[in-house]
Amino acid sequence: GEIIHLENYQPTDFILERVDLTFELDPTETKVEARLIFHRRENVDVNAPLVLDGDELKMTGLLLDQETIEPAHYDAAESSLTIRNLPASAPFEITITTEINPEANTTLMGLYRTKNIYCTQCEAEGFRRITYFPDRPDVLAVYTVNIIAEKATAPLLLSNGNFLGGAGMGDGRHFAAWFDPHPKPSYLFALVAGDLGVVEDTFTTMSGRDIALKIYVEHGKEPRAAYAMDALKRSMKWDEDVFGREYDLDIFMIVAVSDFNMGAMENKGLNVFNDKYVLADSETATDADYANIEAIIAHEYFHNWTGNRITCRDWFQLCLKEGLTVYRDHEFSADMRSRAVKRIAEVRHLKSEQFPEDAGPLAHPVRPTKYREINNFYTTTVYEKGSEVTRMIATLLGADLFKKGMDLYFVRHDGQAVTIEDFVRCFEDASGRNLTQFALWYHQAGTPLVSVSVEYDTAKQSLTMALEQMVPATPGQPDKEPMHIPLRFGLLLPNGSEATATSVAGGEVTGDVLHLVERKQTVVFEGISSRPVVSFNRGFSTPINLHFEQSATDRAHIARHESDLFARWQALNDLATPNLVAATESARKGEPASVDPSQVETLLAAAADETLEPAFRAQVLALPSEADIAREIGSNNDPDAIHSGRQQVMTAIAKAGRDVFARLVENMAVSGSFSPDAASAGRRALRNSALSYLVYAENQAERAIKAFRDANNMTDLSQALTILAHRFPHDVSTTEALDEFKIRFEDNALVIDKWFGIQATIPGDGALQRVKALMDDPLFNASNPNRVRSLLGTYAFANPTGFNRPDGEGYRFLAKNILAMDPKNPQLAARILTSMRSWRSLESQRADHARNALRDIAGASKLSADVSDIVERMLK
Ligand code: B3K
Ligand code: ZN
Repeated sequence: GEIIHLENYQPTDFILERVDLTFELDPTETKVEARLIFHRRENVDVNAPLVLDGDELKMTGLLLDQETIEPAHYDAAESSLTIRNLPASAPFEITITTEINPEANTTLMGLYRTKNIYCTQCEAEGFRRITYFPDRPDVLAVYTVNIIAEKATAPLLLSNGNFLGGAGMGDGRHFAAWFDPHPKPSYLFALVAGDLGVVEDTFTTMSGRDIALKIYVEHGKEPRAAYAMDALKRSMKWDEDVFGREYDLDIFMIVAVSDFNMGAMENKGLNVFNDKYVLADSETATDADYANIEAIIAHEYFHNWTGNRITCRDWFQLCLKEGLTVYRDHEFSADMRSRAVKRIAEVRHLKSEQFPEDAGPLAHPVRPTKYREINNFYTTTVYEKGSEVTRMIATLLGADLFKKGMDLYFVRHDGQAVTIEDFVRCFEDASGRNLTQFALWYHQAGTPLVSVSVEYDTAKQSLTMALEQMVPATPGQPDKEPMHIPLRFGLLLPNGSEATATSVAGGEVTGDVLHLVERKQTVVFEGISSRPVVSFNRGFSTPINLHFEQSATDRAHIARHESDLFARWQALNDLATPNLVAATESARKGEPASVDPSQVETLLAAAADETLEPAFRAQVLALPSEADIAREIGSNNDPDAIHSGRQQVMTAIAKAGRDVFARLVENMAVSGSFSPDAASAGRRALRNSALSYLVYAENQAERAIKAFRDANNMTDLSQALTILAHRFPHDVSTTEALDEFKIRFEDNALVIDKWFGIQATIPGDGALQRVKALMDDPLFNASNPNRVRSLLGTYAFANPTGFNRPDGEGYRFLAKNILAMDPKNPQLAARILTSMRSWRSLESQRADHARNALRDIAGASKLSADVSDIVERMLK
């Protein structure tokens, strides 16, 4: 594929007025008739042809106003249809008939079959696999959809909008018609047909309209959709309360399918979900599953306004809908759960996924200016950093002006396909603040590094902060401008209270936000009665790397006294990090790690502090991951040394904290029947973390075996199994537990995914053999994306020692599997390949092996655009 550039954006020559689709569904020969009404846009050359997109299409008919078009007047190719000699200004109707094979469609884009269900996925460019069409997000039209199918096998016929009617056809077939009154781009089109069970409910909107809610799942799985339904109703209410957004059709449907390339899809009125993010009950779902379901149900629902009513002008603007909608779902979950704990989880995720992307060969701006394959830009930069940028706008403006800007956005752009510039202008107009410099967050890739030093002058009672920012070079962007960085901070006095300055010079400070706008900036605070401990980047107000030399005593002071709970966690995390880095260095030299006992005490004190909620304490006990440590070290990484250093630190903490952990295991037991609420989940998290440390301290499997036996929910059960498998992979009790788990849950694909995932993450030498053996397990299924992700994806993304073998076998194994997967499902192959994005930060032997494996992929014949785009950027 060629490279598409933002600067070449042009509106279409023809305006699409209406779309009428008729599907005659058949597993291998589905007929699609598309009737499209167009007119030429004003001032467009009368000779300009109509050019429509297509992908692997077989056209069986083409009419202009119901008349055959002469072959000389059109060109039909696999990827486009060009029609000439069209009316100068009058509207005209093009009728296109295509024939497609859903059964043979393994890409899971366009119309495909999963477990005898017809299902579509059109974002980003899947609609062109159904019919020739102006398949781009700035073409908005009203759709009518007629679906015809065999009644016995497809009693359910669904599409977007409101149901118009349907009936039997006397030949064993039946039809249904749907009308969506809201103009939409083709990527939001959906069709589902098949035989499914349903869970129904209703929601009364703020203006008193009753909305029918339906969640469709495989027959027999209805009880497992209850939590998703509850989450949906809470999402609808929250969007009314917090953003003033009301739902706009008579019906809202969700369909859960088991073969899906991603999490879910926000098609207008008919969301399609990976069933992993719909189905849950205490026996089969973990607390993390429940939290994900809540967040993703909310995310897709929130897209109805941020994405559907107001959509993207072009795919460069993807963060317009994704970053904003992630911000909205983050806020929703924060309101439903513990705000501080939610924020900690978000930042952990951002740092472990987005920061490496921003620091590696795949780095790109939140709003990119070029792409080869748009599917490769559904990235954590667009989503998570995009959300952080939205959060920074809220921080800069304050809650009221942010709300005013959002309201303006909804009023000004409803029904339009717009750009990031349009979005930002709403906040400028609502606040009167110039956001030109701030907007660099959309345009400059790379995580800014902010270095700070502070000096307190006792005589003058003043505090001087010297700040410096540096945005690293990224592919295509060697030089960067200074950014507008909203840095929240606190000045903590020795008694724990907070100092406020009598005056500030050298920069703008509003409330607790310092606006860093220069490359170098010195800010002086007057009237500070004694030397304060400075707590920087409260709430992670800005996604930066902070370089600030701070003593362990000062960090412990923050951990004890900060009013911002996130900052407390950050301080504890920052205390642990240097220990882990030092332990890595020792391990590399073959020396034992030395762990500072006072820091262990600080950590244990926080873990035992009953004034803090259990979920927060569990986050404190979860040390920086091996990937976090690798990122901290930055280059020349040896994953084995990181692993062994971290193990030693864990063991030291475990031994020192034995009593604390034993008490937590006792006290945090959750009694009564299972509830997925955040407080109970927090207790389970703390208890399981304590259990894991205890097992470290004792180095015996007994407690984990007992926990496995006693567990009455999937969180506890899978945690116990993980401890057993990771700590005692060769123990016979581990083998027994794994077998027992497999037999018990054999019929539940989502649980079997966990079974694969737990084994794929067992660290060390044996991992590759284990993963290879698991690929031969009868339960492995190479054409189910969830299964592939649970085994291959988990191995490559989440098993640093097992995957990054010094002999390079892990990379060669992955490369071989990527090449096997690519012809069938290029999107999935490309996504899993990004697991190698940080290969350059490995020590040279591993890096050489990684490069060679990537070159093998790059050199293969017939690569998809998806995989070749990723591999070429990774090798550049
Ligand atoms: N918009 C979809 C993602 C589509 C991905 C296409 N490759 C789900 C979401 O972000 O809500
Ligand atoms: Zn989204």
